[in-house]
Amino acid sequence: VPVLAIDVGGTKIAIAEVSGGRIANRRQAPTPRTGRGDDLVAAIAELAPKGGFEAIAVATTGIVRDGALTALNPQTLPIEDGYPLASAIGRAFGIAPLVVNDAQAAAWAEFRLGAGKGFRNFAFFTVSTGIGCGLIVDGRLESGATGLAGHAGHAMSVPGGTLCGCGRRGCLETVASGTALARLGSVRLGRAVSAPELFAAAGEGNGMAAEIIAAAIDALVNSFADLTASVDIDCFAVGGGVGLASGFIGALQARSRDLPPVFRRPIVAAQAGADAGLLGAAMLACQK
Ligand code: BMX
Ligand code: ZN
Repeated sequence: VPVLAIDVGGTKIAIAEVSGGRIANRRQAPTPRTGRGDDLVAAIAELAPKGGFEAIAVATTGIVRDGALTALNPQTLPIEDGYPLASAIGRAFGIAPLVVNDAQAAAWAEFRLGAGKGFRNFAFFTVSTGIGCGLIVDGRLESGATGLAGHAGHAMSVPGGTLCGCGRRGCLETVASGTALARLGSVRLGRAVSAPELFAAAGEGNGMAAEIIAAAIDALVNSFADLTASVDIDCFAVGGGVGLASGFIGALQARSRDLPPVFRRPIVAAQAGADAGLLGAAMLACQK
């Protein structure tokens, strides 16, 4: 049974048909960042095929509670609080969708058929516009009663640090997300740089760029250690546009070797790639 899978990120919307764990007819468009959920649904409807599927699965950035979407960090995706995404998509397509947080969906795909296969306690981190995380504890995907489970991007890395869109200060996301790297890089380098440009500058020997990236690596590795101390994670997989940038995983692994051994766990690259959210959401919709 083909599932129409939709991934709503802070930067782009991706859509594909998934059947038998395979992705077909993938297409994508920029995410309308208007602050209106209805504009998201209109962009999805425009991008999607008109039929040929029997179920719909949506992975989205933000907190998903009973099919409603709220941005924890409105800078990652501006939207009305509690926007009824499931019912709006249900109305647009005539099929009630399954809606799940993007990192939670990707964690499930990695756990079932990617880097997390064979582990019982597993964490997937996406380092992209924001920092998302999905947790598998004792073989089960944790979403939490309010959908907040796994939002490790909003655990504190720098006490008293930069104000995060979520309302706290010094969240991991304010130091290590693609958005944060671009912001910090632009301030320190005195010109507008994107995250990839910051990596390029560091590669060319720019010390300030390298320092910003090292601070991000350090914050991520320490948040892995914090999670390990909380729920004894067996393995961490890292994905996302920034996470999969050349040298990033290697830098995490190297920094992790400085941790006291009890906190140290394997850190590996995500395997389901940029489509893990699509796959995971489709798998969750099928098992429902
Ligand atoms: C943010 C948060 C998470 C999300 C993560 C990665 C919002 C809108 N999103 O921490 O729910 O999983 O970003 O999202 O509050 P992405 O858009 O970078 O993939
Ligand atoms: Zn935050």
